[in-house]
Amino acid sequence: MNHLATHSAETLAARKAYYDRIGADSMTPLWEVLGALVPPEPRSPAVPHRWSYADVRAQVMEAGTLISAAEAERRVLILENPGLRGQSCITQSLYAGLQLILPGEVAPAHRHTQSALRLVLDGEGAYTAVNGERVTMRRGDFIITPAWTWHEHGNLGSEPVVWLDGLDIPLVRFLDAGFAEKAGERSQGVERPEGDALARYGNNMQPMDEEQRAGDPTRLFIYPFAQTRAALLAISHGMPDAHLGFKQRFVNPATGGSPMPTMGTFAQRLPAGFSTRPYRCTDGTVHVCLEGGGEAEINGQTHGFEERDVFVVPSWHTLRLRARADSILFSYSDRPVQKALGLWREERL
Ligand code: GTQ
Repeated sequence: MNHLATHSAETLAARKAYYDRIGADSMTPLWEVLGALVPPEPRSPAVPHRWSYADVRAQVMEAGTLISAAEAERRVLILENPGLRGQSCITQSLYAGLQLILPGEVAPAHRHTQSALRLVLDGEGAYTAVNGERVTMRRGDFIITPAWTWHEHGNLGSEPVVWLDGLDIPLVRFLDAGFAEKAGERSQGVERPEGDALARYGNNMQPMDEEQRAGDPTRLFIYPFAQTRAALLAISHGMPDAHLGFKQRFVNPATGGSPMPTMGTFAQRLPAGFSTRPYRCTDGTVHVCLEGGGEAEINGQTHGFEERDVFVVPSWHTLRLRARADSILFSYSDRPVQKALGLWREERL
């Protein structure tokens, strides 16, 4: 639309009447919406936000008194972006939730075309089973359930366990490509001993007869925090990257691609006192503080974070991180999708 033009009431009324007439034929004029459809740069309706784990923990636990994991199927409080309420989104493309499982409970087996990641926040003794293999969930562990893999969760321990779920639910919904199945009565059988996938795929080796293609999800479905943490400490020498600190991306070791095709996952260490230079990228990113604490300045607004807090940085928002103590952050975004489509951009300021 030409914003310099001024029009008579007559012209505007004639246009409005015309819009109403073509509207009856399910048409609408591009020129009224072009600027919003093709913006000069991303203007996300998502907003920056932080969920303080200390503040929400009691509410997560309260869900355990109101519904069982079995009845709920998944007992989860969805973290809804305040700019996207009612849409079950933390960014436009991604979902996040806090899942609770109490001692003795089972969240029954199902599978879906949405991919999921778990980041263990609180408590120990739960497991996730993926395609017949259980992994014990320890704090900070990053566990995946790729699209269409059977998975269930259980708690064999003596304390409640809470983890962050990250899924590509909004992206799959946008594409109208969602399918799901319940396993019904039968729980998933245990087909292999715990540790099998980590031994086969997590030691710089692959089985002789398997080839994985670019874009395949990894068959390594746990990235133990003990390994991630040791790796980050071992590379924390010399100067940290001015914009990222000491930051690594998780990979499918067989392909070098992301662990799952729709979500990129990252771990970073920020030494105590370190501040990153301003940085922005087109992938709206969910961060979890696993160790330490500090501040995230997002488009000039400061959000403090402590251990177990979750904060979201929407697309093309400028981020500066300040570490109060030696800190480790986990993060995930839709970066591999944007890269595959030639859309991803970053700017180091
Ligand atoms: O654990 O399979 O937070 O299917 C949302 C949907 C978790 C799960 C969620 C799911 C799951």
